[in-house]
Amino acid sequence: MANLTNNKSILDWIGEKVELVTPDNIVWIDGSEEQLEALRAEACQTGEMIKLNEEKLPGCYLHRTKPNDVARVEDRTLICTPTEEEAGPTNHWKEPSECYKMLYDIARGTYKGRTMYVIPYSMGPIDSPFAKFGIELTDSIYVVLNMAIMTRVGKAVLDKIGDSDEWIRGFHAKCDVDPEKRWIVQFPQDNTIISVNSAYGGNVLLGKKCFALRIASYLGRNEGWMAEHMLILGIENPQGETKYVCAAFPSACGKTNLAMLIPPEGYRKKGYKVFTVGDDISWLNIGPDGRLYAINPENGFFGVAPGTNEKSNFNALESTKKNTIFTDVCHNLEDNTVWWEGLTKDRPVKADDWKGNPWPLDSKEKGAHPNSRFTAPTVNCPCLSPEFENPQGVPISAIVFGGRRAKLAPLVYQSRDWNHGVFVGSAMASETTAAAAGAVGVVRSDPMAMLPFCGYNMADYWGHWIEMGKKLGDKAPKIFNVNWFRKDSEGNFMWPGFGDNLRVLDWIIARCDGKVDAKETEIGYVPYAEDINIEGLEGEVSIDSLNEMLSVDKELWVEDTKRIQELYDKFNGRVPAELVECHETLKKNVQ
Ligand code: GTP
Ligand code: SPV
Ligand code: MN
Repeated sequence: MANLTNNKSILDWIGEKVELVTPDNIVWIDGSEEQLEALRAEACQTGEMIKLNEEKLPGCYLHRTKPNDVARVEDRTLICTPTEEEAGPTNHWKEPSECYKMLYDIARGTYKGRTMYVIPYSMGPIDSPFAKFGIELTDSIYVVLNMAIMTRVGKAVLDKIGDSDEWIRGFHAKCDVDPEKRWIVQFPQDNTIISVNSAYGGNVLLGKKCFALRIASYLGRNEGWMAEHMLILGIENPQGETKYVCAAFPSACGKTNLAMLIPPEGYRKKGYKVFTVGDDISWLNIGPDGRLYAINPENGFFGVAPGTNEKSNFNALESTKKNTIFTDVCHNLEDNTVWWEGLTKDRPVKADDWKGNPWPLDSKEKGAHPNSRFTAPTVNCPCLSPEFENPQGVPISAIVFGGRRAKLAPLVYQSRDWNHGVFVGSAMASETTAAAAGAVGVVRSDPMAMLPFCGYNMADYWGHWIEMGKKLGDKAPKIFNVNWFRKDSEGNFMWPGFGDNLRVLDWIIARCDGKVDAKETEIGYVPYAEDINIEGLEGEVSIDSLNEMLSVDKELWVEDTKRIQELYDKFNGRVPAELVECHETLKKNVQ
């Protein structure tokens, strides 16, 4: 097939990789529907994908990964900066030249009998001044089809790149999907990503976590912007004014759900509306008016399937009704559709589980993997923001941090100022989830929900946040922390969550507008219970339990300051003084 560009840096790089992996064919992804349709047909023929019921789920497919390959692998994710210090104590590191050698030895010859797909893609609307471009090489049709949903792919991207060598090199090889030889590697100084022996999600859709967070966070520090693991949503009030909020929660902690929330009935009746700009990643730049603006660099949603239903997230479910790829969900054989835990009360009687085995009615196993996902085009989302394609992005009023904390963190609180907000982000912790391989439910530090995604030394990343705050001055968004996951003594969630989270966002916006008072506590500003609107929640949330959710248990906080200290100690004095000072204040306050 003819080259789609004359760009020498691209052709040379592809040439090197062709020599290394020796594919039978090379196919350039031009972005045309005909080409993608042919690839879908091919993937169905080889069994890589299953075509689902065309009436009920038009254009939808099911894909199963190997059971050893169902989530990101954080201990096999490397940041290969020239020195270990640059990667910092929270990243895994290997010396770059040794690492290239290791990866090339693993990948050598593995495209034999396979096709090399060349995917030119854009992160961000192609004509946005903030868009960045990449090329991913892969031997997986599944990767091509996912990238075609998650990003803007095709010839137009190559035209944009032109003769430039400013593009991100992404090289993926499935190899034997051997977990012992699986590596997801970022070389920030070389604008390069290499992924071997996986075929799952964030490990292989290189535009997503590898580029849009790890490489982009590094670029952002050098260029004066930020790449964050944040959703972006707009809230329109009854007067027709829209305010935008970014929120960073760790993986599988509620970003997609919050981004697409449906206002509770009382709010809907008053005329409140919520719009989704993004559900996972924000690129934040300072605009000409000095405010912080966010674009969503992605073009699709790679969302957690389990728990998604008409009631919990109607908009996400709607988004998956056409042109969607489902990964590791249960196959409903009654009507050739899909199912996952929480979709409906009853499971399908006749079904294959996520591994493709018959799923007997008395099975104790799950039908869908807990980290099973849908890859859905953003255009499918009923509440997609009209600003989604705005090349300048949307102005951000508030930044919200949050995680799963059964006890400690109150439902919501506000930081005292920007630097204290950066401290609150740096001190985040959350119970681990199925989004990454390893134990689930263990509290671990996850600063800014970026622990697995920061492409350089996390202490320097905090320093960059402090610098951004200086540039933004009094135009900086206000910073908050939320916790939808507080549990009572019986282990039940105390807050109903989902759509009702708008009640908390309502308070946050009111704080940004200076329209509501708050109580100054040891940890920051906490709402007066009566300022959280619980109208319509009768029987679910009382003022008493709200007060409990908003309480600060000093003993628990003393424990938490020890965890923060342990985290900070890892950085050998590199943590910005502003954050150390906030931590000292917290220690004194909760003593
Ligand atoms: P990634 O795509 O991995 O980054 O995850 P995410 O942050 O987008 O998480 P998502 O919205 O997919 O939610 C993950 C899980 O959290 C789902 O099982 C939801 O049911 C659950 N969840 C989301 N929001 C809430 C909430 O407000 N309350 C409770 N109790 N659970 C929630
Ligand atoms: C996450 O784990 O935060 C995800 C899914 O959004 S993945 O693309 O696999 O990283
Ligand atoms: Mn995510």
